[in-house]
Amino acid sequence: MLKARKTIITCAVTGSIHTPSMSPYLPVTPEEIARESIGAVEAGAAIVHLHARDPLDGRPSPDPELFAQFLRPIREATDAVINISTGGAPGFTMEDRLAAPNRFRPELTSLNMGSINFGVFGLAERRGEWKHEWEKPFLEGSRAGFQSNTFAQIERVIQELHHGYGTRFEYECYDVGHLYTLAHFADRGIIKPPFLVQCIFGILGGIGADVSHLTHMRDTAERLFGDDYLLSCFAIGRAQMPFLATCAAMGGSVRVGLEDSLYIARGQLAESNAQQVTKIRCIVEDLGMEIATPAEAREILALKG
Ligand code: KMH
Ligand code: ZN
Repeated sequence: MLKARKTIITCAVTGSIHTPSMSPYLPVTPEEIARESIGAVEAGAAIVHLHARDPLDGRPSPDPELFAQFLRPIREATDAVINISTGGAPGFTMEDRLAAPNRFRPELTSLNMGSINFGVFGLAERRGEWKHEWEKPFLEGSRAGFQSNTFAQIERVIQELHHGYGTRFEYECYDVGHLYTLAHFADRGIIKPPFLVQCIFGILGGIGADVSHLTHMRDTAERLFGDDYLLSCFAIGRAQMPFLATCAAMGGSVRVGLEDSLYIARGQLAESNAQQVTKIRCIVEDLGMEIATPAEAREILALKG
């Protein structure tokens, strides 16, 4: 793992899986996404990971015009590292997924390292309560859903964004095999270190939220990438904070945000992204570590700025 560094907090502000019925605090409009992102940065996040939603009903949207409406105020108010998702949402085409990254050419985007079945279960789903017509079929599709990230699709993202504009990646690894896929692209020389290896636990379809899996992912990344990678992780739902504390104690970085969990404690909805950032920041600092500023995150990850 990269040495002598601070803990980078990423905040994934809204995502594309949770629906407005699941929490009144999920940001949906560009104004809400901007406000939540700025609050997260003020609380200590160095990176904001961003998706867009249709302001009328919260449906995930690939429309670059919507991205523009929150990217501008975030950039004006903060120096945060902007990370635009290339995963998008279930049902998006590759053209949809690459539309905003190609328009804004950010210094960082996500990159899913393999195709996966992708499921999510929420309270609203269990109760059958829906705020908008689209939510039920969307979640049913996602529950049985699948996201395609073939070798060719991964390479297309690398070619267009990294070779096109110098964008670097949050390599999203949902299982151990995804680390080997990352190593394959590194061995071919089409991506260069340092690698931000984002390990994901607890997605239905990916590796489970068991701490032994975290050490296994870390050990495997260590073997494959040596000093050339930064371990980061997030876990879904109630596993979120315990996992992040463990990852931070291991010297890794962390990702929070309402994309990953709508809660701040058992049965208690988080009222903002900043609340989750503050919680993990306190844990990290109590463990004796310092958090990275956006400028320090840029330096650690060799971003173009
Ligand atoms: N929603 C997360 C499980 C992406 O945006 O490309 C994964 C994610 C992927 O953040
Ligand atoms: Zn995302």
